[in-house]
Amino acid sequence: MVGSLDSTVYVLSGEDGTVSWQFTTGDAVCSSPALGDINNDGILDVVVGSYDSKIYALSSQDGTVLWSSTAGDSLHSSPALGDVNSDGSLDVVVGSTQGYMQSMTGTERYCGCTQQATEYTRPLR
Ligand SMILES: [Ca+2]
Ligand SMILES: [Ca+2]
Repeated sequence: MVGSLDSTVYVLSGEDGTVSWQFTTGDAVCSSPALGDINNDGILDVVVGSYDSKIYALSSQDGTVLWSSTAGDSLHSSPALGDVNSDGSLDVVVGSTQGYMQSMTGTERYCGCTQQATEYTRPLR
């Protein structure tokens, strides 16, 4: 699984390198995709940021968008997955070039909390 400057996330077969599926964002994808079961259905999901200022949660099965969320600026860094709010479900944390570190709960497409990365803190919505 890899992002590309051609705005696309590619998932390649481990057996022969053929493209299993691909997903095109609105701009270059420089962040490394993160894998985790963010919606608690027992299946790994893909979370990746894009220069188009959005973070995408995709089904690892076929690249279907589970949800997307818009940050304040382009996303160069890779998202991290962890249970930030201790509710038993993975959350998504990512920094943007705007200077914010943002946290989203994986299951509810909701910005649960923010972490102050600079002197600014704001929710996603
Ligand atoms: Ca899942
Ligand atoms: Ca959580």
